[in-house]
Amino acid sequence: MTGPTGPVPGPVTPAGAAALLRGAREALVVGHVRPDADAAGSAIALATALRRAGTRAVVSFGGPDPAPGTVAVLDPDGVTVPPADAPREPDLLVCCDISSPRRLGDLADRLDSATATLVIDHHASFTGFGTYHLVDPTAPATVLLVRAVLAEFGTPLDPVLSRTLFAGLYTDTGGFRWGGADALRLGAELVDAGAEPRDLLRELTGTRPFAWLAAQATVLAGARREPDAAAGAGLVWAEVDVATATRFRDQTMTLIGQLLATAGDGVAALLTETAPGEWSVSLRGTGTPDLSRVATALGGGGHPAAAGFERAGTRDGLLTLLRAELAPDPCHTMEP
Ligand SMILES: [Mn+2]
Repeated sequence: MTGPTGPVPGPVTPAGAAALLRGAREALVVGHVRPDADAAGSAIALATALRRAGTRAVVSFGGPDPAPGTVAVLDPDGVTVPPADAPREPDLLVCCDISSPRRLGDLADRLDSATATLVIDHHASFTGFGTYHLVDPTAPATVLLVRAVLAEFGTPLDPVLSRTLFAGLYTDTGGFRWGGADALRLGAELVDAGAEPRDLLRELTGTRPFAWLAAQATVLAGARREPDAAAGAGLVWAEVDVATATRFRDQTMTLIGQLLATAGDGVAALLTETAPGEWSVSLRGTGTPDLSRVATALGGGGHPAAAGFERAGTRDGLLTLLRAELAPDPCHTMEP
């Protein structure tokens, strides 16, 4: 597939990406670890399109953590398999919404065993890994890039594909808060093709266990505000302990929005202890400071207003690192 008629390694257009899909015999399509709707929706839509074209294709998300339960909502045809069942030597590995190899989790070994790797991503922190890159940091969601590839690949939209893509579009644009007219146009196209936002969003995020009310209250009651952090813009942070993170894995990701709502022009951080001494940190803000830079410096990546990183350590150790990256000012105070 790297023959004279195929794209040359490096940046590719949506048409070039479609040509790679056309040349594939067995594809493994992956999204980042602990996939959000953009990663999951992008990967599931691509694998579904490949299957419809008669190509063997599965989706998988690297461990060690299991994929969230919400992935099943986006995968009515069951194209997703556990990492242990993902093909060892696919001739095409497609990485969706993945900015760096570490975001493949325990599927990172496929970068070496696959014949070629196509990365479809929109992170400013993209590291340049893989053979072919369809990477546009100005795209508000990876699903917009996937939609362009599907158009070139000749896949008509239907209700299954539309709802899968809509989930990623809605989530990554903060419910169309950003992403502009392009995002709204794609949203309209997807609704026209059968996406049902009300039903979909209820299934994705609209129902929770009753016990989540008390667990959420505990997390939010422990939130702290540091008005001097981030060069005076302020930092609001909260911690999710291991027990809560384990029991309410699918629910905790909504907390960062609640923290951000109280952060004014500052930064919100949710520190989730995913296993003892292992942390996943979500960051949200206005874009100033650039949280993509902050997260990249701490081993992660993302966008200026939404980023994250994973790191071992203690909560207070991580907070010290975070404060230092948010502002060179060493002077911080804390209030409840
Ligand atoms: Mn994304």
